[in-house]
Amino acid sequence: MKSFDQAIADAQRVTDAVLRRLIPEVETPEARVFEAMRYSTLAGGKRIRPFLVIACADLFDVSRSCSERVAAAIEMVHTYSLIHDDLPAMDNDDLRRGMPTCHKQFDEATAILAGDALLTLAFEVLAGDETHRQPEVRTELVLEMARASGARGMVGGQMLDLWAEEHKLDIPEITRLQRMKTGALITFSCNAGAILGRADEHRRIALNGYAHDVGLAFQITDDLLDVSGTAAELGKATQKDEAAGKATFVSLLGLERARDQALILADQATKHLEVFGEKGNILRDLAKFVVERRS
Ligand code: GRG
Repeated sequence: MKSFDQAIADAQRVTDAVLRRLIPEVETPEARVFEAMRYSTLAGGKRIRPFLVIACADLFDVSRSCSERVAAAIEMVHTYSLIHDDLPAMDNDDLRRGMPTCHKQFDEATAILAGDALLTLAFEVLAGDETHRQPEVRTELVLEMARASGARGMVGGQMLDLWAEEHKLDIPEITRLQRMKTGALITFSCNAGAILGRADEHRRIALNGYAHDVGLAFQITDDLLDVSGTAAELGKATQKDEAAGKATFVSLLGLERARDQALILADQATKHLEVFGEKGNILRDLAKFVVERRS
């Protein structure tokens, strides 16, 4: 059995390799957009979403050549969201993954286009024959990714996040915002493994429950790191929420209760994995990693 450190390092290496293949270097006049797409997707990152896709698909013995493509597609959507989130019209950040943000390295128009192109390429990859031999599986992946990333998922969550600059949210409202903004794509990463594996209803519900709790634990930890982490550790600016006057889990619950809540959720997440027995161990380790991480 592989150690968790080895498994996440493998997910990082494989995701990089697949992204390099799917986003080629070109020499035509539109090369700059490809360059920006490669710059942002290959800038590092923990690759938690690709890890989840691959680990969940492994539960059902899905071929790695399929799960790795889906993992790369989800990482493209995640990177597009980071590029657009960093733009002057949104968070206006200069640093991401320890490097200049896409619009700083290139320019605003190129960053917008690189985000757009990553989002559309992700759907092209999911719909491609190589992703799964059964068209209904590919269609389900496309449908669920559209739901997770659109106005009822990540984009809707981002809209709520902008709205929160003018409105004081309470805990249920912040929970809804975060479920949409970051939880939806994390949940889809797990569900994608179940879709590829043609999992039965019982196992789909189990993975969905796991993803739901891990997603919220991830976000609470993100809020904690925003307060206690450094820009050097996180590779991005910190204390942005407080500066923007936004309510977060930490501002509403306090550091200690927020930390307790993240630990409770990580523990609760692992309880959903009972149906998978020992095969679920790597996902149990991921739940721990999510709340213990320093970046
Ligand atoms: C602009 C459509 C649009 C959406 C933006 C996800 C998102 C919505 C914005 C990201 C901003 C942010 C800092 C969100 C908090 C949680 C989060 C998604 C952090 C970044 O994810 P990690 O920690 O990053 O997995 P790496 O770099 O490791 O991939």
